[in-house]
Amino acid sequence: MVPKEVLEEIERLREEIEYHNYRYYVLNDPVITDEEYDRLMKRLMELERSYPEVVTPNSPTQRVGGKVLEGFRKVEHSEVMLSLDNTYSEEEVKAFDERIKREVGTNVSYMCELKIDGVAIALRYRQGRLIRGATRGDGRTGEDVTENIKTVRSVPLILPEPLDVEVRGEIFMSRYEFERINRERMEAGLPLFANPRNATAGTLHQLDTSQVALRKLDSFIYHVYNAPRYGLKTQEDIFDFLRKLRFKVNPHSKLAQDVEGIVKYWHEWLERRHELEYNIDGVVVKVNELTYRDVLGTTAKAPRWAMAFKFPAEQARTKLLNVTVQVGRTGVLTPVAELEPVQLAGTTVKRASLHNFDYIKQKDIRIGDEVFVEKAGDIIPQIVKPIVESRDGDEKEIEIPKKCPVCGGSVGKLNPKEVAIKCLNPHCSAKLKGNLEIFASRAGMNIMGLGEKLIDRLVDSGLVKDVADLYYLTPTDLAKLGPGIGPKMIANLLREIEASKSRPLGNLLYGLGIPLVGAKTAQVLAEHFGSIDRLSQASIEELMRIEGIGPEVAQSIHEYFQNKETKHIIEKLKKAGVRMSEEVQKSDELSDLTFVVTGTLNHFTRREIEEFITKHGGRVASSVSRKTDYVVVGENPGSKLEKARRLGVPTLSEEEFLELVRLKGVKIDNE
Ligand code: 1X8
Repeated sequence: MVPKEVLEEIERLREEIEYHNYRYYVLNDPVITDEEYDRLMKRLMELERSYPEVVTPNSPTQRVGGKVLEGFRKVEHSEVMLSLDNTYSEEEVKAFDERIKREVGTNVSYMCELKIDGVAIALRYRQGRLIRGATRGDGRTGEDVTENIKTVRSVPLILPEPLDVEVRGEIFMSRYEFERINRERMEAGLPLFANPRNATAGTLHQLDTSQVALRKLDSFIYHVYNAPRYGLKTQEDIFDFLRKLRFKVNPHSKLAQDVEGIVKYWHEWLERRHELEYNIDGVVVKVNELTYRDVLGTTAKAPRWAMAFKFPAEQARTKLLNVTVQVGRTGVLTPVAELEPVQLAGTTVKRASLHNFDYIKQKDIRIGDEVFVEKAGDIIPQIVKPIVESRDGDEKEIEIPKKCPVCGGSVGKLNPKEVAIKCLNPHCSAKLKGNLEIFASRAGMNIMGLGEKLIDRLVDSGLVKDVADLYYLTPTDLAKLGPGIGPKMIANLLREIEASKSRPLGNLLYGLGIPLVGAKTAQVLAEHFGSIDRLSQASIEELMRIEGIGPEVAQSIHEYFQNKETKHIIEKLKKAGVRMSEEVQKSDELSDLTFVVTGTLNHFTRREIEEFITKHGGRVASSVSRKTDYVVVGENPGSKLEKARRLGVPTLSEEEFLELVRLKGVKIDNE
């Protein structure tokens, strides 16, 4: 039996949390701090853990996902979800207005709304509780995506009144969130989403609900089924009703009386569309009065009382000069169109994505073609289609590479269902270069100065065959890279590489480029396991118990650490002294390092610096040899500096020395 006070507290917490979700995600006007919100959520989770029998499907704790679905049930819509008749022309809007006025009279008014470029959704509430969220599907039957919809914070799970009601709206993703997700996918070596709408649709069809919760989907609701049943008479009433029930309603709707008003609204948003954080592809015009809607009725496909007035896609015409093939970090071969530069939506476009070789074949795109390019969802330029009529016969077919353009290795599809063609050589230098870029990146081991160009040279020269090789580079090795890479650059680079050995575990895990593990997941893994040894022994089940890690990610991590090559690289990193755990060693931060000091210092006397180095586990030698790791150089240095240069031993100024020891985790007293 659950005590009555507990039940009451749980009920109170749920209402309070949902209210604050509403303040934050719908009104964008929070009334408590994040800490206060977290405290309420934590308390509710505690109570639900102690009394699992009271967990309900509509508790706000269900918004973080955690379930893994087997698929999406087909569900019948209560009323067919129609599409809209659409047009690009003012003439047709005029004809629409004339027809409406002829049929219902001139007292009609129109509600103009933004047409959100998202995924249509129907939400069913019973007794004020969300019981079903379904996609449009073919209009008659859609897919039950309730569990994924629950993660959308602006969709209320509980209404402020215990109503039976069904509403309809659009689920969408902000451009900002879309770019964030694509950046993460790029880093994880996953195919990118073409636009925010595809990303939204893809996310709603994810089986792993905790992954859905990590992507910040949002909603606008604009329709109520059987609105007259609730005493509603106009679209304005519908909006008031929806707002009262705490749905998120788009704030930019506007009433118009005639075509001029509609066209003005359309022009205004054609100009202002870029001010919004989400994509719109036109405006929707609806008869405001619900009784008139009844008179007008619907056709089989669309209501006769509404119309979409779309924006022209931002397109340009140019010539396809050539197709190059890029090889990504996971070995995927991506064809890229090289175009005659053309202005499009405010930028010059020179290249466009061709996605994959199936796409080229489908569209019959050839080199030398005149093509239409378009910005998909205003972001990535792509080729829409070739202009077949303007061919002169000199166009050339685009061939699928038979070999990897980077390593010459064989290429193919790992899985016949996949469209991507991959380089099958595990040692392809394109893959290695991609891995090194992630390893050296800021969220990885943060090795400053190790950029794309240097990585190219290190890999092309054969000096670096895996990421661990970085820690075995010597000044002599680097000097072989030839012109443009002088002693100073070498010393700096080696110092940076050395310093990177003590990066936190989360950075190392991210830097390894484990498929599907982004910076955030890497951090979670580091905190949970505390060391790479413990992580590498974790079972898939153990990994899946961690919040935010679903079956695909768990599988990928497990596979990564089972790989023989991975084991070899980790051993090499360990041997080089790369930090492999969260714990910082106590006072042996400088172990295995030999220093020589020359010249006068500001921060230390000679005696002090020697004591400082030995106290933290380092060694101090009196003369420079090949075994010296660093020479610390003060003012008026002696012959030791010359010798260091001759032997290629890296030198440090006093400031650089302090920076190095700080990076190694040494606390400096008066800081
Ligand atoms: C589709 C959409 C509608 C609205 C906004 N965005 C859409 N994508 C709206 O009514 N404000 S209505 C609609 C439809 O009926 N197919």
